[in-house]
Amino acid sequence: MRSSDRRLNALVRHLLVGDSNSSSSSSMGSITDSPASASDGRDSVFAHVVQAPEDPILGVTVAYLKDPSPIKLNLGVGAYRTEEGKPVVLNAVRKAEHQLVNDVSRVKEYLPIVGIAEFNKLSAKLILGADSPAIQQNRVTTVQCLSGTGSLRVGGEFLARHYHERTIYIPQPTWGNHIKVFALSGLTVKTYRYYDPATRGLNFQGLLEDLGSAPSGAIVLLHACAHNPTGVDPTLEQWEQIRQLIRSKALLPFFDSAYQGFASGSLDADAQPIRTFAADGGELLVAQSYAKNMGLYGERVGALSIVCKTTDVAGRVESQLKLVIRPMYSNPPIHGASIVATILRDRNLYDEWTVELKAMADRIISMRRQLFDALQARGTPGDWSHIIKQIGMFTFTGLNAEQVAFMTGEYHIYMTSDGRISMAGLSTKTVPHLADAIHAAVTRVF
Ligand code: KET
Repeated sequence: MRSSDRRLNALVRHLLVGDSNSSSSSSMGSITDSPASASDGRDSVFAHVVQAPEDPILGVTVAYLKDPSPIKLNLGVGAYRTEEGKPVVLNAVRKAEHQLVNDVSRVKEYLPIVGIAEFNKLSAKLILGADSPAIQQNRVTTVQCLSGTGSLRVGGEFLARHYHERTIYIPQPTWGNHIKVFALSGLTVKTYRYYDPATRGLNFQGLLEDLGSAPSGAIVLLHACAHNPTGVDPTLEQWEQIRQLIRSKALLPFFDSAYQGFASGSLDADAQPIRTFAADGGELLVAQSYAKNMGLYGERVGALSIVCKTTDVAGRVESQLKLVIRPMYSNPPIHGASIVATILRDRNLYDEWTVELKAMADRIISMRRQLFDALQARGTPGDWSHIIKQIGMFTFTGLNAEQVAFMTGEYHIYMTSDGRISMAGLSTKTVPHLADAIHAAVTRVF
């Protein structure tokens, strides 16, 4: 077993079993204890519960918020900020929301278990293409879910219940939550090689070897574009080889599409790999998130689509997805999906959204250039060209955990300990501060 898989297994055991080093069985207080006397906690029925660590990504924001420094900078979570460092609500979203609140015919009834039918149709079109044969042939089922995470979770649990091969291969490294989402869905999680630290690029040979030796039928998690955390994507030619390998071994592709539009600035270009898989007539799953590309983070709006071979199969798959969703959260919320449907159905709002999306992607690309130039200007040792080569919201800097801790301690810059920085959290004003910190870290901490 590879060491990455061993580490993964240890994490999964911890997750599924919980913490077993609870020591003292709590001494129960007697019922005659005065209700007013303050407890020292030992008589709590939860006295054995141990403090859990913060989430490796969302915990960065928790630490950042506690820091009183005026120069602090949060480059942890992948959330877009303006040049002024402020979160944005897109104009297209504001306009859609106005339409929605002004429409007095709208009510707050429960949605169906699968969500808003129109939202589902439009989401499938957005990712698979308006002229997708699979959609025209009515063999795609789409269910509205709680953003990208919820879509992955529902898809994972459906596969654990109904698919014959319960092993899922995820890239090494990947978004940290994948491991937990799929393990708790009931799947066995294994890794395939993806990133080569030496070249700061794709380990394409390793990827082909690992998927080539996966058991026939295994599920393969693929980042649709803008791989998180590495910012390294296969080229279209490499995607084609991956597709051929996956189909020849009857592996099942499960795409995580959390950044459509953020890689290239074009929604269609970023969906291209998925569309070539759908075009070969084979089956696939895709989890879509509108958190980043519509800036709807906290609205929790996403969709899971399963492309099947026939209409009949798709119908039965959908009936089982409902059985997964109903006991989990019953049915999804209305507001976020209504915003998305309003924008996707209206030509003007759609066009306005794509312009705003492109502007966000372009600002990130310009941050890459500015950070690269600032390091060059400082003569910072090392090759930093990966900053401009990598794609999407993140730069996988290559800084180690000690260097990251140094930058947080000395410069109040917050980022994940694997050296990932969210370029979307950076601005022209803050680039010099970050470049100073990186320069100090690589020249003073090894
Ligand atoms: N997939 C990937 C690859 C991903 O990076 C995220 C979020 C998600 C799915 C889920 O997003 P949702 O908000 O559920 O639609 N990533 C950022 C936020 C987070 O960790 O929750 C991040 O990596 O910073």
